[in-house]
Amino acid sequence: MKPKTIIEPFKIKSVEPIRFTTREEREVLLKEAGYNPFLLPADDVLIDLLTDSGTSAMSAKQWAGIMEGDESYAGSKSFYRFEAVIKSITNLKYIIPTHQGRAAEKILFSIVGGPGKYFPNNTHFDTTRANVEFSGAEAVDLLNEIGKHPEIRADFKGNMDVEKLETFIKEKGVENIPLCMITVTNNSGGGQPVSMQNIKDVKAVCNKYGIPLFLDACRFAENAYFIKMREKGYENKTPLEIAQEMFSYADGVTMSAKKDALVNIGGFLAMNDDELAMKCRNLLIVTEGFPTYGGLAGRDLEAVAQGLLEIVDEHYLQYRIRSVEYLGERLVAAGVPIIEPPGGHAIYIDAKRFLPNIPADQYPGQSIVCELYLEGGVRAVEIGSVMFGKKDKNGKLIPSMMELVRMAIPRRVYTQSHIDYLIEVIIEVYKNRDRLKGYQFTYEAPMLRHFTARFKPII
Ligand code: P70
Repeated sequence: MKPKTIIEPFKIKSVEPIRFTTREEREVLLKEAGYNPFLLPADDVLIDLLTDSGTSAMSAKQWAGIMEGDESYAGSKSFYRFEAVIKSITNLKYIIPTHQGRAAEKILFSIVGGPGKYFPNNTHFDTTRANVEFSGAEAVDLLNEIGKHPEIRADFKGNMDVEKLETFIKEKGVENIPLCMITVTNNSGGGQPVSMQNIKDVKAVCNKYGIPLFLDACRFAENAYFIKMREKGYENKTPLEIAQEMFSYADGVTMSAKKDALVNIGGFLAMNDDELAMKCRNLLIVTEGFPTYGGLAGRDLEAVAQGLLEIVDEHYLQYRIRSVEYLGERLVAAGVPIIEPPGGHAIYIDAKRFLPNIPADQYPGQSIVCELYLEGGVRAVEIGSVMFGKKDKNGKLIPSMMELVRMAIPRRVYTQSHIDYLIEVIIEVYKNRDRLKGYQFTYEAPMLRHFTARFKPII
């Protein structure tokens, strides 16, 4: 038989209880947290969808790797395994471990960034943008038009606008663009995939002008599976083969292993350029550690290596992509506006359509995030003007392109009944949407303000 039900391709060996609270308790807790779920103790959260980053359940083999980790300061056995596995997927020459993705970004942009430089990307994620800007350079998003329309269904809404890229290069000058980046999948734009054709086309433009192409590869395996499902010519290839082809167009990679390497901490930077690699390693020694551990323990390197072997398993990817799609389908059927089609790691509620009466400067996404917690103990995150809003010279908000609420699904952590409960909570919040209020800031930090901001409801 060809089964219709896609099951979790694992059984559960170790469990962690989750704690139930009442709505009254959550009202107090949320107020204490300044209406910012980042500031809630995790123990007060029932279903935690704040992020899919560092929240994966590790496999028995990964835990075994933790025991096998070689903690030698230099030349650890675990480093060589880490390096070999990453090379087998990316075929890049230099593999530099870092403690997480943003550390790889910090090192890279400290070296290639600086005032007067520009970095095109399909869409920078917040830490990437922050690291580019911190160096004094400018981060520019060149997403394809279709990716900016949450309600339009298309296969590869993460694609970069290749024409815009070429115009941009001509306008700013090749000498001011040290590298071009593609984020797979496009996290800020809904976890939407990038097609192989688009990666090839971007690479062709980069080649024409001699600009290196880097991939922000946090969710490369999910992207590879979408290519298998949706792009002609890839249906019979394995996710690993597709990933290898994706990386074959890249001159370098930054990666947060906390996503598609199924670990709780880790990352790396990889590249082919000898001189750049030498500079990165030198800076790594100052900020992260010796080049064979880069801020990680030997055991972490083992867990990453094993996780990268598991992530490209076709049964896993089928279950992963289908479980996010299932959540999306049920919400669409109930009329809840989300980014369509569902992305790989998360469902994004379109807060503009969910709460059309709350303007951007009253943060409709934050309002939904608060209500999800109050209604069902669910923690989600705003990806809109709280996270990406800028200010004009009079301090007035320049809103983000989209107002979204992201519910990121940790890998191998929740079962279908958790997801069914979540669906009930979201639908209930949607039914009561007329009662939701806007929010205003009472505290904000100068950079990456969403992590520590405090709010109050506008009454
Ligand atoms: C997320 C986390 C991290 C990330 C990413 C891309 C495409 C680089 C990084 C940095 C961050 C986050 C956001 C909201 C709540 C909690 C955490 N994304 N590039 O969940 O990697 O975190 O290892 O430094 O998505 O999407 P790292």
